[in-house]
Amino acid sequence: MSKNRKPGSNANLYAVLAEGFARRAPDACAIETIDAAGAPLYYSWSDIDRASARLANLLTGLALPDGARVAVQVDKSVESLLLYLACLRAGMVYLPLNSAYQQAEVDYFVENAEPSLIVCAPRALPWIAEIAKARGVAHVLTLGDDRSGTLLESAASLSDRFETVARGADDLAAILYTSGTTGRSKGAMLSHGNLASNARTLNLYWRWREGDVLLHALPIFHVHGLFVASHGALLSGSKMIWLPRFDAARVIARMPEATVFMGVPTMYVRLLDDAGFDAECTRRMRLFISGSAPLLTDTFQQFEARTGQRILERYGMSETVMLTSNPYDGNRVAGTVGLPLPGVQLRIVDDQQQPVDGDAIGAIQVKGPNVFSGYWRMPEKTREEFTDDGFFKTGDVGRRDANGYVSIVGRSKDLIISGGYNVYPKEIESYLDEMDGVLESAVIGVPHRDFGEAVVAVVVPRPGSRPEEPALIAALKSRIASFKVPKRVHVVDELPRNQMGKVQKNLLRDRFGE
Ligand code: MCA
Ligand code: AMP
Repeated sequence: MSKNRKPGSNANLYAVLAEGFARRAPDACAIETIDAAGAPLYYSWSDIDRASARLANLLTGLALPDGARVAVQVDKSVESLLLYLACLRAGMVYLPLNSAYQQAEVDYFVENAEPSLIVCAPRALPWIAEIAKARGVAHVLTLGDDRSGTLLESAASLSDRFETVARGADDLAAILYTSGTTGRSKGAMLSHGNLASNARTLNLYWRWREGDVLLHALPIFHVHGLFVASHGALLSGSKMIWLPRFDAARVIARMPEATVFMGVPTMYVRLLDDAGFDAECTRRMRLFISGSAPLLTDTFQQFEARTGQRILERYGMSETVMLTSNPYDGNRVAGTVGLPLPGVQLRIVDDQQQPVDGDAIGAIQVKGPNVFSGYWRMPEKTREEFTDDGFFKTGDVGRRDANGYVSIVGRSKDLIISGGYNVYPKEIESYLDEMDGVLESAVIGVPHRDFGEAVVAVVVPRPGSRPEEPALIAALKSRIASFKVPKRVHVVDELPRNQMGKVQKNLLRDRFGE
């Protein structure tokens, strides 16, 4: 039992969320979705409780070691959310993986996190089984987006009652892999307390209320869709309309029934590109939230002109969940990410780690009950990323105006955010540099109308070689998640470098930005 676990209290995040939705009638609709044939499917609050109990019984029956990690790489479905809830209930550590990751990418996470169980899509079983065998993972189960697979089959006959395992606020609930400025992803360790405190704060800040309906179109392997969106609805006992993926036409079709929507900026750009998106379809909506990447002022303004509503932009990270938000009632200022959330301390410091004067630009550091405890099995990296007085160095560069509103003006970390997904140039460069005919490469982000930033590679051939753009792109596509694959590859004679020998990516961005 961890030192922070008080007898009689249960800080398990599931218990916290269930306390919220237990206020609703057990038979009321909690989630509405459609099956593969397009027929509607309804899950009541009691279904959520019973189905997650069945899965928790299955997990517990596997007799996994204390603190076991459960790696999950599946397509979005209500059952995939239930599996997450079951992991919480059983006291296991949930490790979600982007469904676009390919074998080499997943192998790294499995090697690093050493899960005891992997749940994967049925189609991925052949290569996941290979990884599991090579890395000594005891169990592999499958879950399809049509309720197929061994996970549900194995749980079908188990009891639908389960006493949620007691957990303390500091106990680990999830590991989210992120960053990797050196090319290696780090697992951010989030506790039950980190997630519960953020969910409670956002519940009040965004005024979740009875009768809210969340239109959920985000993937659920990242903070935005899994924690910010799902926790918000569960804790407030709000119904979710659950879409398997974002599709502008489908979102518009369901919007008249919804009150809350969360999306990355690309989703707002795509909604605005659809002539069917208008004030009429948003008439019940009370809150549009944007995050994960910068929302352009132009998008904010077009959205307001079209719908009469001001998008609420907020800012967060995998390591911290949500940090700042524009106000619910006050002025939502385009181009800013708003004010630090209650309980979050945020400061902007200069190169000497001293707070900047006034609204000067500097590095953003944060502290609060939502901030993670460190990177999985990387104590040195963890030490480097925290200051002596316990602030986490976000790697984001920003300023704060006289009213306290924070703007993100850049990043000290070499990171591209494309359509809300993070791409680490170093990782793509290392794949390119290994390829035949490539001497060296530089990967940059350039402005892109749809994705905000697009990944572009600049490659120098080996003497006597002439690598071609289509072949390089095809080779990358066969190895890494396709959202990471450069949209363009330019072949040049040499890369511009400064006197220290460092590649001047700003010059490449100027040259290839179009
Ligand atoms: C898909 N493609 C992309 C992206 N998404 N390329 C670059 N960037 C992307 N984001 C490519 C695919 O690889 C494919 O390429 C082609 O586009 C079509 O794929 P499809 O799956 O049909 O794409 P889509 O459905 O149109 O996806 C666009 C999307 C999606 C809906 C915007 O990217 C998305 O759901 N983004 C949200 C990510 C997210 O939830 N981020 C939150 C992280 P090809 O045809 O060549 O194979 S949490 C976070 O950041 C923090 C903590 C926070 O603050 O929230
Ligand atoms: P990750 O934790 O890897 O999903 O990505 C977190 C990063 O996304 C942050 O460090 C920011 O750089 C970026 N980010 C999240 N929300 C915003 C936002 N509203 N505006 C600008 N950048 C954002």
